[in-house]
Amino acid sequence: MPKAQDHNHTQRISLDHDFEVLYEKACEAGIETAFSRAKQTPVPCPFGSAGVCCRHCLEGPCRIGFNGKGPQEGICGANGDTIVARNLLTMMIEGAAGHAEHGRETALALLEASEGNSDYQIKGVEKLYQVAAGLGIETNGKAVEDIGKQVALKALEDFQKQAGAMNWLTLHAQQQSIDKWDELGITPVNVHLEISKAVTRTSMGCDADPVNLLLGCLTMGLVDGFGGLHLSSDLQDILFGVPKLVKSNFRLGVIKKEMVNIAVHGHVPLLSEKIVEWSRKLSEEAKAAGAAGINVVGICCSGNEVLMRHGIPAASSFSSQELVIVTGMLEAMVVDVQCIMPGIQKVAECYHTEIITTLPYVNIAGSTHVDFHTDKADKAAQDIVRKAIANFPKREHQKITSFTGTVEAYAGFSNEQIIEALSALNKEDPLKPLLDAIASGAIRGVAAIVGCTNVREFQDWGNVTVAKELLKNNVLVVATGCSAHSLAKHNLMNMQGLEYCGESLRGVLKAIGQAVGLESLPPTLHMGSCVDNSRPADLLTAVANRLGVEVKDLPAVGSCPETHSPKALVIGTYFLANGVDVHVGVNPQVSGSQFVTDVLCNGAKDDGLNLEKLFGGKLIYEKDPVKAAAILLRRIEEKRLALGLSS
Ligand code: CUV
Ligand code: SF4
Repeated sequence: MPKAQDHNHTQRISLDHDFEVLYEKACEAGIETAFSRAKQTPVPCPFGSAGVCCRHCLEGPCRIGFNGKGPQEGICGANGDTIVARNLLTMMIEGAAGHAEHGRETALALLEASEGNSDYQIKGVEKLYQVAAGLGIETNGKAVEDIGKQVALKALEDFQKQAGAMNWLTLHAQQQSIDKWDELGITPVNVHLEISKAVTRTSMGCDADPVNLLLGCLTMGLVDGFGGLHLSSDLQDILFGVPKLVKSNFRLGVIKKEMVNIAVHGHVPLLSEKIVEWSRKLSEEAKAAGAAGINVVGICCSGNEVLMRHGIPAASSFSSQELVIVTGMLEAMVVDVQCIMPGIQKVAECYHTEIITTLPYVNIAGSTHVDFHTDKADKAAQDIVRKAIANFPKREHQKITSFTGTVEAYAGFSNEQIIEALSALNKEDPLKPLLDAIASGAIRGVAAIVGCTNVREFQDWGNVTVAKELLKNNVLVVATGCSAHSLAKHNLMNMQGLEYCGESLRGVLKAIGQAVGLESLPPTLHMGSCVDNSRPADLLTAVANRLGVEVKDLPAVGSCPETHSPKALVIGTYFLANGVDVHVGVNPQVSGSQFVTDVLCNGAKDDGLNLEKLFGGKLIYEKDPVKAAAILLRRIEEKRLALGLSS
């Protein structure tokens, strides 16, 4: 149990002062959070950190000694390279499975909506036609539901087919990339088959070739990119509509003392969409209970989803999720799947907050479970909102800490929205203004800042620092996931943050922004949740196609400064398979094998096999965000040079 005196008041956990206030409050009240638990285990296990601990069978666990001392092989004879590569693949599987389940559930939801036995309808009709056309589905004279069903069945095929390439891969990838993947034998056939194969190959006594295992990692990257990210984003856009420019708010001031506050947390927006809808419809009931209304706030990627489509304000990213409860003003936290700390339940028990789980395979002991399914989504959402209303009178007023500060942020930058804004400058050839800016060097390149916040990192610092360094150097920055929360909270998604941009970037942002009636585009563009990393990928593909080059040739990079999640690693691997350099600021747990490290991180000119030689981009592990940005800038300039763009 942490005691207040154990925590000197300068021991900082977050760049966001509000969370420091709450952390201190929690410590003083003896409430455990991830931050206090992390301080209790200050040093992670060195074997696990290096990736050399194997638990793949009951002869072990085995571990490889450091610096040539101690055992260099497990009992079965697996060496350090095999163990590290195999552990990396295990992480990839875990990440890809989460996103793929997200995709599959969305596909089923679309099927059910199309068949009419569901509480959802197709709202993104234009997107439906576009995706259907891409899949070669005949749409002429067909009803919307009919087309929806065909698209959903094509999506489900990506979990069933036994030969060929995944439909969603063919739909979105460049042909040159597909040829390369085919040649390497890493093109995925279907999501479940690949995951099952990968689990098999990582098990004891199977794949023992580190090269082959690393190729397996790339297949998982492709499974994630197409079966997880693209499939989810496309089908969500079809069901809920394509995100458009919205203005909303971040930071803890979005939690309103006079309102019934409901936090939506997790990833799959099926339920949170309904919570938003019913919180509006049931506001009179909240008033009858003495509240001014119902206020939904977002956490993590469920938060990003409802922000993008409904302008719902965001309260917290991953690492501080428990502290939101410590405000004492949360009537309910509704969770679906992924990135939900079990610790929220114990914190909630110190307050009147009710944790509500909603999926049969994500329960937390002690919490309330409201079963959610698409054919009873309205009923579930009503139940949940009413539970929250009923909790409002149970607030303990002496335990409340309220905040007034909020930060304005623009979001909703789907590619459709970006293209629409660019069209105002050039109707015939919307991408041209962007390409011209890149060609002239007004924009040096494009960076996607993605991924999470991590309890062991100083919250927001890495994300914000990398962004500011890149902006200063005229790199166009887009963001997704919890890193988007970091940027938004620190003014990088409103006009105040334009001061961090280099002059020429600012000029381009202003020109595009003014064309759509804004003072400027914000310094960084919020493109959505983690699965919405499909959006920056599609943007790069569109730019590359328009230029007649490959994505790997573009001056584009990805950066993941503060992640905690295997999901972020597998997203990064998807980008690596497309030849995009990817920075990670958190230990990827491969240092126990020089071979694996070399394959991932070495440059094309180095001897031996490496990712850059195969695909055109590499993994950059750098903890210091300033140094990381410098490396990314150098990579951008190298790619500009190779493309023959102005220096
Ligand atoms: Ni998917 S994966 S902490 S919520 S971004 Fe947030 Fe986003 Fe990472 Fe999780
Ligand atoms: Fe040890 Fe091999 Fe079993 Fe791993 S698979 S625990 S290295 S015996």
